Amino acid sequence: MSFEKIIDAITEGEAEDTLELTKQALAQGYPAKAVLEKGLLVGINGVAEKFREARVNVPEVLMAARAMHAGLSVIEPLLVVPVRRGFGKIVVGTVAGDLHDVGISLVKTMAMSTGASIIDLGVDVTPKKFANVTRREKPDILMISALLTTTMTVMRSVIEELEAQGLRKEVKIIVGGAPVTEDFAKEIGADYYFEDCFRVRDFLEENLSKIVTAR
Ligand code: B12
Repeated sequence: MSFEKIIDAITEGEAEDTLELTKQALAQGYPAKAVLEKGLLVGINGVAEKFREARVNVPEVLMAARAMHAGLSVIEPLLVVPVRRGFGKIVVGTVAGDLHDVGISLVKTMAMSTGASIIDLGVDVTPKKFANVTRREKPDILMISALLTTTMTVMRSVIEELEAQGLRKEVKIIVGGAPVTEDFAKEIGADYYFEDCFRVRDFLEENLSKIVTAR
């Protein structure tokens, strides 16, 4: 089987087909990582590109995102390594006012593949909620996503809320999402910015244990 079929199923927004084709590819022996990178990601990025060029509309994009999540549901358990105790706790979420979750789901999957334990707050997460969870769960890292220029400013509010509650120094903050840049991350006082989920994985593989032991 070629990955074309998976790409087509995502493009068409066919969640059930995407699920079946992903299972088939795995059953045929393709590694989960290859199915994710050469199938699912290529599919959703193609739709994102078409949306940018106004060649598809919101409903189609929504269907494609659903299809992507269907495929990811089979891939994710295979990429995840068992949580290693004391190997780091990471909180992930998309900021308040923002419902985009495809990118952060991929970031989460990559983070899970390093053995860290993950708390997923989902979408539309307020600064207060990020801060409250930080106080309660004492994560090593917060990973915050924003896909809209209007919501990326909420990332600044999250950091301000952490500062106000005396929690900022307790946690490393990683920000990302299409409109976010290195300069913006610096400006708001985040610790790191990464462009995509693979860079997140590489960073964690190299630095997570150092971050955990430095606390
Ligand atoms: C899918 C999508 C939707 C779906 C979301 C479904 C879902 N469940 O997520 C729906 C249809 C709901 C939607 C709605 C809207 N959307 Co929209 N959407 C997109 C689209 C087409 C693709 C996003 C996506 O999934 N990309 C694929 C993933 C894999 O990429 P990614 O999200 O960028 O993530 C990667 C990196 O950014 C990074 N990353 C992401 N998060 C994080 C976090 C961390 C910590 C790190 C390190 C890295 C990281 O890693 C990821 C993987 O490598 C983009 C266009 C685009 N080109 O991005 C528009 C886009 C983001 N949407 C846009 C708009 C305007 C909207 C709406 C306002 C549209 C409307 N008129 O209703 C609403 C807003 C709803 C809301 N309140 O959030 C604009 C934003 C413009 C702007 N600059 O502000 C875009 C850019 C389209 C455009 N060109 O106009 N959208």
